[in-house]
Amino acid sequence: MTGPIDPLARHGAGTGGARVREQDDHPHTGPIPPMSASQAPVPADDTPGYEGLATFCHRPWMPTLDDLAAHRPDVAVIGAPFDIGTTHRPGARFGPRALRALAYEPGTYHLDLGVEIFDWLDVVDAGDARCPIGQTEASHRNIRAKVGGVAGLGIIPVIIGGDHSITWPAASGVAEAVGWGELGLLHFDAHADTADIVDGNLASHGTPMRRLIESGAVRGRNFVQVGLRGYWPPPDVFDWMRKQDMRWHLMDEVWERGSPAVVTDAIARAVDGCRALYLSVDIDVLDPGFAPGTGTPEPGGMTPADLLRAVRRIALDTPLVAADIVEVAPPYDHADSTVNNAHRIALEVFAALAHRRRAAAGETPGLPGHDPHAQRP
Ligand SMILES: [Mn+2]
Repeated sequence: MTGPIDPLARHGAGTGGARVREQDDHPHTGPIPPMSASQAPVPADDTPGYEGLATFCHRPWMPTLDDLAAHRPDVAVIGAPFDIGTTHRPGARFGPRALRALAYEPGTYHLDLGVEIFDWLDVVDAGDARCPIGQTEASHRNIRAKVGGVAGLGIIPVIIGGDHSITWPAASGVAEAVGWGELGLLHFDAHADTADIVDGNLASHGTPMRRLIESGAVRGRNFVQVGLRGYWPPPDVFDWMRKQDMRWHLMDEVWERGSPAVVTDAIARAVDGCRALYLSVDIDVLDPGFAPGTGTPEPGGMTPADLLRAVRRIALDTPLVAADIVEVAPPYDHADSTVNNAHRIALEVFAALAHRRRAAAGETPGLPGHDPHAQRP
């Protein structure tokens, strides 16, 4: 009963220590029976979404460009926790963390495509671009550097915002990497975000698309918008957009023709004469009934069933080199609906890219999936 305690004697330095301890701790009740097939530690990737380190989809954490350059994953998720460009309700700065921590993660096998996503696609979480509090220029500079650095390595950045102003630096960084003016941009949103200036702010979340066209990063004729509705912007802004040869598909057209027909046209126009495509999804393109957690909700929007398939189609059929998912503002969310919709947009991108990688290797979808380019069996 005397002498120093030897911690290794009970807990064990090698395998089996935990079970020995359980037996020792309960001498009168006997060993605790196993409750699962294996008592071995579960690999980090397989833990439930609410457990362990909150990286995106529990993917490896790889926050430096040096590590990314050495490892060369296919995709790097980058957080852009910035929201002082908002015009109404702030809160999107909490979007990246919410998407990492709160999404329901049921598994990683995409049923429609029959693909185990991470068997075919190497995805890492590259952490956040540093967004110093209250400083638009420094934040945007860091976003542009991080996203551009990733794209320059040939890695697909998937940026999680953040308000929509972050698309200005993010798409600029990508255009720098793949060719200035050679990048098409497909933009899902309730709002055009093409205002010249909002309350004196050139870097508002209502202005990024104008900045991208003015700078030449994206040509107007390859800038295509889907889902616009509501009461903003005014006609002089649409006049400017028309002069840039931009194409927009109002929500009214989506309602009338159906999403697949509109998306087919949008894709054709966005990639016409371009080397690469950037996909930007403002979560407020969804109806606020599906996505209440956002800063500027506009009733009458798309359904998740349509949007997820649109994103899948774009990632399957275009030279996609980058994507962002923005305007998730967790303080206004209910039941994590907005977070889960945004999270699944990223999964659709991953699954479609995984399918392409698998198809290139000559392999076919598993049950219950089918080839998305073939007639449904
Ligand atoms: Mn927007």
